[in-house]
Amino acid sequence: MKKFPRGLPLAALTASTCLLAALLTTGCGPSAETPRPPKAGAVKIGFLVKQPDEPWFQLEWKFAEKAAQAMPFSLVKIGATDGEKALTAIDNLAAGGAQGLVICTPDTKLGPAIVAKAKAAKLKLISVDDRFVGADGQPMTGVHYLGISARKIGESVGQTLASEMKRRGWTAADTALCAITFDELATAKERTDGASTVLTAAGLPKERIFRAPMRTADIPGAFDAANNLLTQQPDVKHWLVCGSNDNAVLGAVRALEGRGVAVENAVAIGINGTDCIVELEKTKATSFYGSMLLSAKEHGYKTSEMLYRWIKDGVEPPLETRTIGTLITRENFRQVLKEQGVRD
Ligand code: FCA
Repeated sequence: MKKFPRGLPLAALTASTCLLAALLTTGCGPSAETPRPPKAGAVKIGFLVKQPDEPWFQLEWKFAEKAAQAMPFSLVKIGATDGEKALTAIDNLAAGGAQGLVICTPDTKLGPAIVAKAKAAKLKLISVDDRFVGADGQPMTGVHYLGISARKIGESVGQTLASEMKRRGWTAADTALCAITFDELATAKERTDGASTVLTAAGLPKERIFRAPMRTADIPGAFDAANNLLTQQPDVKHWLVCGSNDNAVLGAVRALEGRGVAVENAVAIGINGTDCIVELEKTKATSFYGSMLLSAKEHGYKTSEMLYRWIKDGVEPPLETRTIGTLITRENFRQVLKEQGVRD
């Protein structure tokens, strides 16, 4: 056990711990600036993410840091889990002299407010992953955006599930799909819709497609959603599982285990490929079969580089950039993650 000096007030202790942490790592608060000597005319960019605890977003930051070192520019990493935090962070960023922001917003409906703030502060803006939604409920196509080809990637999940079903000799009568949905977010809806459509086309009857909506987009939210569905459908023998990302699918896998569904009676496929590495590394296989690995490098490095060039050289990036996914399984994940620079 670490001993702290007696009599030191807690506030002082916390402050000094923060200072030490700030010196050693990236900082104590939700935002952290890569240390570098300030230079006149230097470029400063913020990179705000909605779920800083998710490995996906940590990897985006890691690749943004690489861009910051290569260009170079100074990078401010901001974790903002709700709208209020996000808007305050933009004010602080502008006050701190930044010229641009890459953002995966905690709420896509904040789009118009974020655009207004960025405009007022003359911040150039690129949205990543989750596209802003306007007051009319439509995607804000006038805001620069880099995101995944969500429907296509969802369709690949569906195709892989369909071929696994066939390979295992499961019939449509004893198989069903558990789709962990989060329809509030367009990119999430496109993913699960894509998978469901392909499975219907592959012969799984519509009434064997079960949607389990998540209340929160995390593992506990997915666990609860799947658990409710499994309680309602105790007679399904074989389960196919899809969801908007790895955490959605991992929550369902834990729920299947909790209800005693054998590993060989379920096949689950995630999306991200970055939040399921521990799962794939387990010595004993679970029903988490694989994941569509997305390119954290494109989403972290490329967005930052585009923003930097826009600020520095006036080169405006394309309004829309879409990225693809690659299937990883227990067989190939180590090699693919290495090739993509996710793992050493
Ligand atoms: C959304 C999801 C993330 C990731 C990203 C590309 O923001 O919440 O997990 O899949 O899209």
